[in-house]
Amino acid sequence: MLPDVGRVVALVLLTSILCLPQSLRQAGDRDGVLVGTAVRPSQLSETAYASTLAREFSMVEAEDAMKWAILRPDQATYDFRQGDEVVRFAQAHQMKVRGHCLVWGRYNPDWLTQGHFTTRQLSRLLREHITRVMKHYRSQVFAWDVVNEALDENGDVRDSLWYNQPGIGWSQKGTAYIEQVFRWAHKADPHALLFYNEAEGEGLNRKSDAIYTMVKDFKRRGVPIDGVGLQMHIPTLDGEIPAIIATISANIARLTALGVQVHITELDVSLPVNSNGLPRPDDLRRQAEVYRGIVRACLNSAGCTAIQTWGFTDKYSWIGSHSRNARGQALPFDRAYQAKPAYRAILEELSAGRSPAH
Ligand code: 9MR
Repeated sequence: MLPDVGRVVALVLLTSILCLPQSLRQAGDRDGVLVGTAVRPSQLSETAYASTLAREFSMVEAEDAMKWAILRPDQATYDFRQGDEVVRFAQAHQMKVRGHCLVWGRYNPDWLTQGHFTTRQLSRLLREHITRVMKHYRSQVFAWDVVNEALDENGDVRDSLWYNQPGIGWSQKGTAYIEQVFRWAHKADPHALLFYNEAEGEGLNRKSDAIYTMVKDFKRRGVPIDGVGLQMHIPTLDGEIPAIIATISANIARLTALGVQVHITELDVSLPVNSNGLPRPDDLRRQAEVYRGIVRACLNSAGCTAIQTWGFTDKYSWIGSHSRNARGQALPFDRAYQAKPAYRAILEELSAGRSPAH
């Protein structure tokens, strides 16, 4: 009797392993969820990088290649070479491309920030930039982060070149400059999905309340906005994780109820690391549970249509340089492109699919 039971258990286990999709993109495809990652074009020539990327992901976003600093080395020049490389790779591997980002108050080239432009000049420059870039990538980039990180932690509009220093003409008028930019973007490419992308507004807090209020207002007045990007750079593994996931779910639910999509755009879960760059083994397991919770939170809202990590291998991630190497190991693959527990958790959760109500 017992050996038979054992055989049945083994068979069930084997079947479940065999039935698990072979990659994240395959698992996401079952429910039409895009699984994306940020990429750096200089790494596309590395075989392990390119083959892992093509096998696992159905969407890419240029980590930096479509930002002002790269596209606009000077006022007269548009340099699309790096962005085009990302698009070519995506097309060769049947992946979608997200564009990032047309308007951000930070990391702009010096010629722009120190150019002493008037409001009128700045407004013309920005409109021309948006139009030129979106037309260049028309029908290649399906969704754009039109505006990135425009709000502070209190939900107020951040001081910036585009808002009030000197701004494009809507200084001290709250979200009016954001509205203006979305209208220009829609004119430039009426088929692209237009996203507002933000950090630290993923759960319920003052910033996410402000995003919600803005999107509700935009939808009511017909301002062309299609989605909200929730970045999800998550630096915590403490016991509050279930509570954090619950507020993320609630936020995704209220945003999608407004009729916009949600994309998780920059997911990574950084760990404290020792002087050799290694995390505590237990943290890898807890990291996996955070990834699992976030994937589940997305799948539980039908309007959450993409899950994207900010890079995919610990070999290349912004976290190390940002934290003076005190943190790292934030991504689903290790430095040797081996899948970590986080990978397995994402794969299992995507394979389980959306909840039956959806
Ligand atoms: O990961 C990006 C890093 O390589 C760049 O130096 C930096 C400035 O352009 O931007 C990083 O990406 C940011 C993204 O564009 C917006 N959200 C926060 C990301 C991490 O800082």
